[in-house]
Amino acid sequence: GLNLSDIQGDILIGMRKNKELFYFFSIANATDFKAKLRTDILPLVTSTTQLLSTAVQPTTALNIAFSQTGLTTLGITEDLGDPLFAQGQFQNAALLGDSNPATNWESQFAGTSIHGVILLASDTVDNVNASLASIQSALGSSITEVYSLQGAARPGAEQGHEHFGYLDGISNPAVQGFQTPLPGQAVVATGEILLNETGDSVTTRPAWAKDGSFLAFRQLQQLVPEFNKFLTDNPIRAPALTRQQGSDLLGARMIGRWKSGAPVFLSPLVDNPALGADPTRNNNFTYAAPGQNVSDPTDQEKCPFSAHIRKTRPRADLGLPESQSSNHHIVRGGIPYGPEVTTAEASSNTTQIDRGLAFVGYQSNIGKGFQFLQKTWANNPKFVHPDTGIDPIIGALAGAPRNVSGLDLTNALSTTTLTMGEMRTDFVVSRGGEYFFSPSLSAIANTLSV
Ligand code: N7H
Repeated sequence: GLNLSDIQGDILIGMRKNKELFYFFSIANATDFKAKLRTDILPLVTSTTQLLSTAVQPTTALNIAFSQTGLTTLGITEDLGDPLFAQGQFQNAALLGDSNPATNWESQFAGTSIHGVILLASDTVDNVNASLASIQSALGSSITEVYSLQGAARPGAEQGHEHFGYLDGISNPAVQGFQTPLPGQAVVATGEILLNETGDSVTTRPAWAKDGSFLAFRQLQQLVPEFNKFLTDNPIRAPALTRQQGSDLLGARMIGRWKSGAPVFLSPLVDNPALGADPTRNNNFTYAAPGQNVSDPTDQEKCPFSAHIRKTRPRADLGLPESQSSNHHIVRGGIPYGPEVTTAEASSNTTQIDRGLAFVGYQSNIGKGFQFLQKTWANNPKFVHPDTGIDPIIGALAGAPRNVSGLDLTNALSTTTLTMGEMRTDFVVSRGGEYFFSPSLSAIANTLSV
């Protein structure tokens, strides 16, 4: 079995707290930092075992991960075997389709000056801040803060829903031999997520990298009023639907799930909150069902091929069993950031305050994981069929017009250009990010802090 007490807790199961701070730092004095990493930080690093038991869960969970320049600063010369990690995210921004990184990226992400990130998760911001203050005082001048982003679950009934309003955190892969899969959950080789485990596609990594994982971090702004306006202006028309129902259906078909989490494939015309809330049913589908033909590009009445969850996990579209047809899975652990939409924003249909998703994806190979999902699937209008179009949620073409097909119920191949009034709209705008390596606790003890 896996050595769960050696694996940082966020990787396989997520810290799942209502508040999470991402604290990005640079190392000012490597010798000092290593000493304090060992004596002060390592004892606070929350393992998977600790997170699994409420009895030993700390008030504030802590994980830590390093960029390539961070590892280099710590004197690590071995190659972890992931060229995208080694280059850093900024150098590869163009491959992700980001529009105008020069203006849209937070300036601190533009370059390689971030050496690491500390993730602090708790029930309250006060807990997080108390924990941060004590870490800062322990680390003293060995590090400097570069940037930080406070994530928070949305309030009340919206808890667990991202800013567009859809329930998130439903579908993540189960790792073989660790988690018992729920119906419809992907089961992936341990090595698809953890380095140097069975199924890791790279065999030349240093031994100490075992049970670490690459963390792809992205600050993804969501233009919520603009998204809502697009739905209001372009309802799907069908005899049985009111205008409002047509707008709701449009949003659900763009994502592949209703706001409750119910998959449109199982509930094609109206939301079904009981289905959305039932973990034994809400992920139990493959897109291949009697009467459905995944190789027929027009057969998307129940779910567009372009829908966000179908683009990023095509299930039977690539053949079953899924674990043999695809090694492109990530474990997602993001959290919303930014406040609720204000009345002024809603009435002007215009974003005035930054909000979105602090996106976190873990994998053993960034080129097969996060980057593949973004670049080769979401951004690629020819995936999965030549006329599928782009992922309407996260697909990006560096600001070029985004065309999507399959949203219309009756005319499967009609194309929609995603616009709001005269303006072309990316509903999700990348504000940048970085690639990190989240090492095992023993790697921190025996390699990174010595
Ligand atoms: Fe997505 N959204 O609200 O529209 N995502 N995502 N994502 N996403 C998912 O099934 C969203 C992003 C994946 O297993 C759900 O758990 C938003 C990136 C994958 O069937 C919702 C943003 C990437 C899945 C959203 C965003 C992915 C998934 C349904 C950005 C990878 C699971 C909840 C602001 C490159 C697919 C669920 C499966 C699900 C949304 C980003 C990937 C509601 C708003 C960047 C693999």
